Amino acid sequence: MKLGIIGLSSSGKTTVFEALTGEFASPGAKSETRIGTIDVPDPRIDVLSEIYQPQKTIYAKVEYLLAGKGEQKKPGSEDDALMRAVRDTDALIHVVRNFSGYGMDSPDAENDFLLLDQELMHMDLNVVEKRLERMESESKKGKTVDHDEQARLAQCREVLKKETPLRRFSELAESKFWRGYGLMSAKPVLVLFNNPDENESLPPLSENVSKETCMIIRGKLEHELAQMAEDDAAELLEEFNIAASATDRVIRASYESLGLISFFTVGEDEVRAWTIKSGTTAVEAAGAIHSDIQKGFIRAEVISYEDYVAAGSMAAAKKNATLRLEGKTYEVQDGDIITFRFNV
Ligand SMILES: Nc1nc2c(ncn2[C@@H]2O[C@H](COP(=O)(O)OP(=O)(O)OP(=O)(O)O)[C@@H](O)[C@H]2O)c(=O)[nH]1
Ligand SMILES: [Mg+2]
Repeated sequence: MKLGIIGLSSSGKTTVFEALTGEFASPGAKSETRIGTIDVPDPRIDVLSEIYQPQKTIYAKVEYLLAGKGEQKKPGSEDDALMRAVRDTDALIHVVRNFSGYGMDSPDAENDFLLLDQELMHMDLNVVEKRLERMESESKKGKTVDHDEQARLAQCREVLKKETPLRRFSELAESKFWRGYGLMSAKPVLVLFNNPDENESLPPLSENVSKETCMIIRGKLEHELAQMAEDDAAELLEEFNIAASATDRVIRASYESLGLISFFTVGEDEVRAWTIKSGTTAVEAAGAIHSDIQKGFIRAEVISYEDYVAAGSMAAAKKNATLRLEGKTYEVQDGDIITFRFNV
């Protein structure tokens, strides 16, 4: 699962990327596309791990991608480079400047967000219109074209011409046709307002923007925290009156913005979170672990994390019947602890 970090220049993309991933580039290093893979913090995994004392504990993971300098989007510029860099990400983190700095205009977060968001829509409109033209000319030459795809593209064109991002129409945005198109405004987006250290509120936003998933990060502060030894960090957290670093919250939110949920497998060898799309059935979830388990699926023994913790053990859960048997079509819920029974 890959998230692409975008934002206008000097909005704090590099700062946020480094705060989230804990990967710091030396100053003056070449600006190349960077990818950081990190664990999604999950207190439930911590508790399960405490109980089972497994040899390995494995968290869900997300990847953050920061496009290199030459591949970032400047308003009004050609858009190919950013498209190439970010096209195969599953979602976007849009960093918006909400701090002032030397030589910078005072922040206008709403405007900055809309400026780049509209650029994304223009890029998409370009892609969609080019594709429609190609289909028309092919159709004139007597070649068969996919009329469903053509109709969908025309729908996209209508939406984009009204300057509405495709992500507002989930059915359209998630159509199978767009695989490989890299439609930017169809990707789920998490809007991250990059605040100064002393400010904990969202900037004033119109309804147009506040309907997005919006969060605050104090980028510079989090960046400092991420570089500190734990003791020093604790002191700073206290000074700024924060319970815990915001990066955990942002990482979780970016996971959830993708419509992702976790189910868990537990045992003495391994306690592990597995990532699936919300709505996944038990037999598909089995496939997330191994195709053999999917093929030989018999049934799933399922208990919710809460029920398990309340029961205290699997044996007690069996007795009080919170441990259930589920078939192939059961829709896996976030936090389910599952043991798959299967034939090989
Ligand atoms: N005061 C303040 N300054 C910040 C914050 N986040 C970033 N900055 C500063 O703003 C400048 C730009 O931050 P970067 O992280 O380099 O921004 P960027 O989006 O990667 O910039 P480009 O790659 O040049 O487009 C740097 O001098 C940062 O130290 C913040 O939350 N508060
Ligand atoms: Mg940068």
